Order: sequence, then structure tokens, then C-alpha cells
Amino acid sequence: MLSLDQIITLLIGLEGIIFTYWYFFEKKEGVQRVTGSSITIKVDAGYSPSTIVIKKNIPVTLKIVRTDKSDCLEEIVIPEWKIKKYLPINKEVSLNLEAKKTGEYPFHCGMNMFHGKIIVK
Ligand SMILES: [Cu+2]
Repeated sequence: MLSLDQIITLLIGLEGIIFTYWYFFEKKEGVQRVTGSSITIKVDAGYSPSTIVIKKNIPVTLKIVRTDKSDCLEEIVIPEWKIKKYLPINKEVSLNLEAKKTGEYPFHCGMNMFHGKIIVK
């Protein structure tokens, strides 16, 4: 039988492993949790980060900077929120959001080739 001390040590160890796994997994997948009032999204051969986690009813500004020259990425579309925005090259475009409902909201380029999503929690 394990003693209580051993069980606690084991649980703390497990938690560390889970946290580490989760942290690196999210990093790898390009997931970014928004903790402040804004987040910068770089547009260069795709979106970085491509998955953004925001909170319901809290305003967030997306600062989108496109450095990719291809026409493909010159527009960002968030269909569910009826957002369609032109992104001039090397110029920051601000998008103010305040999500009223939780869920996943995909976004993509004007030609629907590059994808990302906003997760509202
Ligand atoms: Cu495109």
C-alpha cells in the first residue's frame, strides 16, 4: 500500500507531467490564450498564432500584421461574425471583438486557403 505522502507526491508529479504536456502541445499547435486586452497575429504563410482563446464578454483587440506579400492573405474573414477585413501589407489592422457566446469561430483568408480559429470560453 502507498502511504498518503507517497500518493501526494505521485499526484504532484502527475500534475507536472500533464501541465508540461499541455503547455508544449498548445505551443506546438499555435494556440495562444489571450490574457491581456489585445493580441498580435502575424500573417505570414498562415496565421501565427492560428488558434486564439478568448473569454466571453471581455473585449479583445486583434492586432493583425500581414508581412506576407501574396494576395492570398490580403483579406481575413470571420464568417460567423460577418467580419471581412482588408490587410494592407506591413500595417497593423485592429479588430475589436467582444464575443457574447462561447464556441469556436473559424477564420480564414479571402480564398479560404489558410485557416485559424477563435475559441471563446
Ligand atoms: Cu488565400
